[in-house]
Amino acid sequence: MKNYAKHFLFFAAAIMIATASMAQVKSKKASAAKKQQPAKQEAAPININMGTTGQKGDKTLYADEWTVPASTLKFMQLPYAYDALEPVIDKLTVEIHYSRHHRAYYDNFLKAIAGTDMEKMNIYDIFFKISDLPAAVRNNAGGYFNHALYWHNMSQKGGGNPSGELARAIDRTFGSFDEFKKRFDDAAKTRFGSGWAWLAVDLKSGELFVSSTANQDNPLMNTESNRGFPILGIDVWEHAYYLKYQNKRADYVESFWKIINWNDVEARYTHFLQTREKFLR
Ligand code: MN3
Repeated sequence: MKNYAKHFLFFAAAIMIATASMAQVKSKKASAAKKQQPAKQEAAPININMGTTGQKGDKTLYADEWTVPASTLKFMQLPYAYDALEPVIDKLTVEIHYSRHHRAYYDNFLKAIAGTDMEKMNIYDIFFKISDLPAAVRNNAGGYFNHALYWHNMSQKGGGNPSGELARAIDRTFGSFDEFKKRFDDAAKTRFGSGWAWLAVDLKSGELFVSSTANQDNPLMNTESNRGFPILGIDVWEHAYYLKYQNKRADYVESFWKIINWNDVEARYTHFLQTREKFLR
């Protein structure tokens, strides 16, 4: 009996030690997993390196501010309050479009390039070889970039006509502002399904052109026949206008002219012409 008791005690002690050490391993694993979790991404928008036009405090997103490694790009701040574009674009549409749609493109873009060579490339170089890259990169890099441009293209103080060098270039290329407006409207209204219409600057010649692209493509992508740097873009996905305009895309496109931030478009145009060599490949 004595021996049995000894064996029992030994056995019980062994089980207790084993259980204790397993628990220790488990808790070590848990704390290691905790440490490995990346710092939670700030929900609040972070300011991208935005320049200013120096005019009326309007912000412009310049071409060369995207030339940093793609993995270091930030989710840009909306340049105004959600209700700033009322009544042309309603508050709820801007809020959902910016904080859900645009945010998702940004998050999914970073996910799509994580752990690849694209982290070190700038977004232009990604666009310039987009035909070789995964669809998730094409859709989300485009969505992230295009919306940043779109927000800056609008202002509650917008509308009217462009001035200065841009106005002269529009007249030279299209004959008149009205003719340009007609072509841009047509491009936006006739784009089948979801996509964008653009006013862009040809990368090589520096001349303006109007085009439209499908999905989240843009004129910088090497899949486009009209290649250029976009200076004005209108989002014609239904999520951009459906709450207020429902199926009436034409009404949304017509109203867009009332809020175009020409200071931004012109600043981007002249700055791009000055730095164009950087974009020639
Ligand atoms: Mn959109």
